[in-house]
Amino acid sequence: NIATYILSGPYCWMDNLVTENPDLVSKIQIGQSYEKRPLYVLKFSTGGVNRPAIWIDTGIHSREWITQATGVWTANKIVTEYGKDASLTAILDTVDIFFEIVTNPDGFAYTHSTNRMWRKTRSINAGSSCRGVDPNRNWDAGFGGPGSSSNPCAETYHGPSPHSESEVKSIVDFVLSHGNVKALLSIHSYSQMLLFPYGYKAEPAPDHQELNDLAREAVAALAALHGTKYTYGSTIDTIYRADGTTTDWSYDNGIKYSYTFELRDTGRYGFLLPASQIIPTAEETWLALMKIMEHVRDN
Ligand code: ING
Ligand code: ZN
Repeated sequence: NIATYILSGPYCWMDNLVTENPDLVSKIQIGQSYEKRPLYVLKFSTGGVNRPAIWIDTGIHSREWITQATGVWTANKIVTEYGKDASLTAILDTVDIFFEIVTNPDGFAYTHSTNRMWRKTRSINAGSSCRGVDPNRNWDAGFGGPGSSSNPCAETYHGPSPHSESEVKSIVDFVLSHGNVKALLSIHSYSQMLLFPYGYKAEPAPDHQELNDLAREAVAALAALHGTKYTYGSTIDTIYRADGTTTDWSYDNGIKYSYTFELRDTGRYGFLLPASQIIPTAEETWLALMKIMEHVRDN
């Protein structure tokens, strides 16, 4: 199964991707999970020093299996299209891409071994028999507000403190020490939405207009392939108030192009999206990612 494929001891698929494309791909370890699994990031780069970068993460919520699968497809797509597709080639001539595919490996393993619907990390909560923190409520951006829960048994438990989860802190440290990340794209499912800041306040982001225009363009490109309709807008207006989220943190730390994707579907299958939809989902998502990456390259 795909867990064995992606997560197996030697991480064969990732290592093969690096071995087969040594001038384009390398593997970086940014930390380790609560249960001591390595946190690996694929770096796609054609050279330079600390080039402007795009960060992409999939699977921060472990049950959202279409996202890790889309991550694998997308990483393969980057290596096959570089040097063939003129637009992607032009992106990689000036921009680096960092891709964390299994962002919550403990949760991902648990969705295979024990509970398919596990969302959170697997850390132990002092004084509670419930485990795990919501890694999309644990960031230092409106941390602890009403769009999250203080109950360790809740799916949106924010955790004891900002960045308490090593899966979150490892990204924070990496992104801040890099210092030249221009876009942060965090990929979830499901709902078919493209969201941008803010989730923790109703005030529009200073770049609202530009983010909205780019979102419109990205979802139009996505829909053109298979007719999949996405809604888009600020998180608080489009879904609900959410405090301590990844993309509000990145935006508040100077990363203008901060977007959260919610991939297929709108609820018919939900997290249990049939395998037959993996490739169509990845293909259409790629078109939206390209629109955003082109804009980052050109701005
Ligand atoms: N939904 C997201 C969640 O964490 C979300 C929705 C996205 C909230 C971006 C805030 C910011 O609740 C899923 N499916 O995880
Ligand atoms: Zn999610």
